[in-house]
Amino acid sequence: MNSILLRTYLRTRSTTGTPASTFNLFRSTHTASVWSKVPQGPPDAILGITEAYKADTYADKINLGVGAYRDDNGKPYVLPSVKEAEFRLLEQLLDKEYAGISGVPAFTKLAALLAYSPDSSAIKENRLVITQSISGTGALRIGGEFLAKWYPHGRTIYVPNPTWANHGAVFRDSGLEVKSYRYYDKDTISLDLPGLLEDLSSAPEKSIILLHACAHNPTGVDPTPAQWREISKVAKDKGHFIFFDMAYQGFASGDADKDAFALRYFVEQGHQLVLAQSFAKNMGLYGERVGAFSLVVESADERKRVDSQLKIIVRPLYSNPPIHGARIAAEILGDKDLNFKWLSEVKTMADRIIEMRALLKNKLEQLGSKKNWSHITSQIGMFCYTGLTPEQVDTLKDKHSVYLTRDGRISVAGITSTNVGRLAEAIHDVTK
Ligand code: IK2
Repeated sequence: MNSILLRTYLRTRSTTGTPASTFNLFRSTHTASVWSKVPQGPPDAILGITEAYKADTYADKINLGVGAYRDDNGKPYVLPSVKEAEFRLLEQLLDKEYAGISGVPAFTKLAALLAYSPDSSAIKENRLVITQSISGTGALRIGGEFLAKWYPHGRTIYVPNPTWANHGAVFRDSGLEVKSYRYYDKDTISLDLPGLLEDLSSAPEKSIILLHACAHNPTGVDPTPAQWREISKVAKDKGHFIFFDMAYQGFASGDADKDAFALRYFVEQGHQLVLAQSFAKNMGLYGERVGAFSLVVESADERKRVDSQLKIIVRPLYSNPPIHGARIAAEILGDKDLNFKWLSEVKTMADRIIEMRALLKNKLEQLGSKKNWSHITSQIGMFCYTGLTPEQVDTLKDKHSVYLTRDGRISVAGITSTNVGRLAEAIHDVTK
């Protein structure tokens, strides 16, 4: 019996003296759980959709919530290059020792080359610090923590409006304040470049700016190369610090180099930026949690100091990252034939998404929809920002068992040549 209970027992006993009241006291004290005051939290804006979808018993339900690639049968897709890499790893009978705090060196070296390219001055001059991370989310978190601790010019990060639903929580939990800049124009269903440039110009000098490197989530609207140049110039003039989030390299256009344009251009322009990379989508390594966080620094000495501080952040977070997925990625990126095979598979995935966009738009037009659906094919990457209202999204769910996030975003990867007809009918029904 703990001391508080004992004291209460003795006090009650002296006033009541009855065994029954003592028994009740014990019972009520016992049933008040430590967690009784923990409130119910809301479901996750994206993963909560999957939970609702799973609970739906309708056979032809459609899940367009989470951004995970599906083949044309609606099934998860393990890339053949990934299977081949896993097979090769198995043959090597590798041990399962811990990786170092910064992860699997062969992986981080190749991840940096993929993002920045071997021609990058940051790579050639050895001015890059990189650490493996728990996929893209983990990379963002390490970056957020590093900036909150060491960025000397403030703790505010500006993210696009709208942005990936998890950005706010990741950066807030890292210790940063999150503000937004204009990105998307609802009326034109395209990039609000004037608004974006104006907001970057009016943000305090040396602010931290988050940019989606390609395949903007959730809008599917990316700046053109000319627009990226304008963004770079304004950011440079204001001394802003750029945080690139690149979760879809290769997925936007089917070409990994093309999708890295913005990152590489900004490095060329002398931005001392940081980068979060994910291999969830482009290698289909979702659950393996493969990613990297890197910083472009100025000198070898700075590289050592920054690297030491990254380790100090990672060690108490998760000690060191998982090895299996990183080994797969390294095997693919480090082998000429396998790399070639992988790049063609990325293109196949990107092309299927592009094809589904065209199919959906055609079907809607065939059904006689009077709305302009041209944005379905002009947007790129995994997502289409349909312009559907939260109420229309609710009706899609309740009446048609079609699941998507309430901001009207659909994961195009969830569309197949079999379900596209039913999907178009459902969308047409709620937008008539
Ligand atoms: N950054 C962005 C912009 C992302 O889109 C993601 C992945 N989001 O995918 C789920 C969804 O929106 O449906 C990430 C970072 C992080 O991805 P991960 O941690 O899986 O690598």
